[in-house]
Amino acid sequence: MSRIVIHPFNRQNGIARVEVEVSGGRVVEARIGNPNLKGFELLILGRDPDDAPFFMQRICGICSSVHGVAAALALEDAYGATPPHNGLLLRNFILGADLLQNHIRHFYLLSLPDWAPLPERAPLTPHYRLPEVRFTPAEIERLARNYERGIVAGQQAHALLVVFGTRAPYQQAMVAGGVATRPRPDLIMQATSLLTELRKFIAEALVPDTELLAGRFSDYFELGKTQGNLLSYGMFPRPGVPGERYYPPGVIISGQREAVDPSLITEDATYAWFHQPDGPLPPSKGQSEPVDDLSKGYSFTKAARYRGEPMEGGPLVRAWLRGDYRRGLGAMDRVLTRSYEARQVAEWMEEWLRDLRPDEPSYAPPKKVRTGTGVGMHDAFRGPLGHWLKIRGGRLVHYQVITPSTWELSPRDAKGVRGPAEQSLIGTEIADPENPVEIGRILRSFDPCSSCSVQLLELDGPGLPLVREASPHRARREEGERR
Ligand code: NFE
Repeated sequence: MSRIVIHPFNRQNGIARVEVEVSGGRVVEARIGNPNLKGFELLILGRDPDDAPFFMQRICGICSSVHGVAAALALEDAYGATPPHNGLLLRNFILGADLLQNHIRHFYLLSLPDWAPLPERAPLTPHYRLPEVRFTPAEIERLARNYERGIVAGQQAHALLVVFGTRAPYQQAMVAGGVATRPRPDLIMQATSLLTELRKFIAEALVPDTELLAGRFSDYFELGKTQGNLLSYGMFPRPGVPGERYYPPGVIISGQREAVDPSLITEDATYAWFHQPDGPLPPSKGQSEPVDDLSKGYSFTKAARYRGEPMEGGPLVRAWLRGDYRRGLGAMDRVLTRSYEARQVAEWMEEWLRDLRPDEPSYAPPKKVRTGTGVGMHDAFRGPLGHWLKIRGGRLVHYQVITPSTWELSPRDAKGVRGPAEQSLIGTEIADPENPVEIGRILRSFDPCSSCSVQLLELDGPGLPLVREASPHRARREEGERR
């Protein structure tokens, strides 16, 4: 039995600590720890609820706009508000632009170096040492050129987000009640032109390059499988059809499909560094106060569970639930469906631009409440994202977020059941323990993001005072104890 530790596990958003045990050349045990503390659920307490769509976006730099969507949905739930037609379409459009940015950058900048030995030239060097070459020199040159084009395309997607979102990565337009920018004809023209460029890049480079990769590494269709439980909250509301989304919500457990029941979502902190002594809790009651003693557990990510089961989300799951893709549920299926999703969403974005009504508002002022609760559930690029909030006296007194990476990078739960990404490594053959490329290829197929748990603390660093600063409850309690 040998042990492999990858820390920091990078070329994802944020860092993680990956530890596997190998026996007989195969992975027999895996632990994925998140050494970063998400302080946002504590930092926002006491604030004006309408800060949430702006404040909570800062959780992450690559999927920021979707936290704006989830926070706005949670507030609209509390206020009993619905955005007008333009508000829904512009929200979809801003989020769609961010999705294109995310998927293009993930394929070229984060994932491709795991598979293709790119040439020794800036910005591609120094690069990863790969054990095998499955591409011709001409194909490698093509992938390298498209990597460089991908850098520009990622920037163009952010420029597209800015047209109606005003800024990137943290757009400033999404509010409870809709979107604060109007669909002026000149902006629609600007967006159409940028979107046309991006659709060309997706059709000419992203999709063919992903298919080339999938053909050369078809063994990875059989690798990297999770427990096979699938979850999506749905994505992109369809204006005029309340409750319907372009990507439909759904759950599949043990092969059975059912509707999403939010009351079945819990978080288990048995192996997470949070005070939660009474077992799994629903997010409406969840707690985010970190512990001082880090000797038990191995992550600042709790184990998110649906009816007690670990769940996978993301582009593959959305395509599966919509019936667009049924080839399989392995690592290469995740890589392939991410690029197909970029193509599909870009097509819908063109439709949304056409359906905008320049003479109508995109915002309907909601009737705000001083006391209430709200839930915002919407898929993010990597899977299901939920924001749960409570308002008392016009201030936020409770806020819990469960991100897609909380589902996928979750640690074990009280029953010892592994999180999906941990499970995906079990049984994988590791050819060279000194250079375990298989681990990177499989884990990056999830497009993991541990920075959705923003870094306030480095485990081995002098970070604990920051935990206290991030915890008003604890600061208040300690102050009380001193008196
Ligand atoms: Ni930080 Fe995110 C997405 C969200 S993942 S990238 O997609 O929410 O946890």
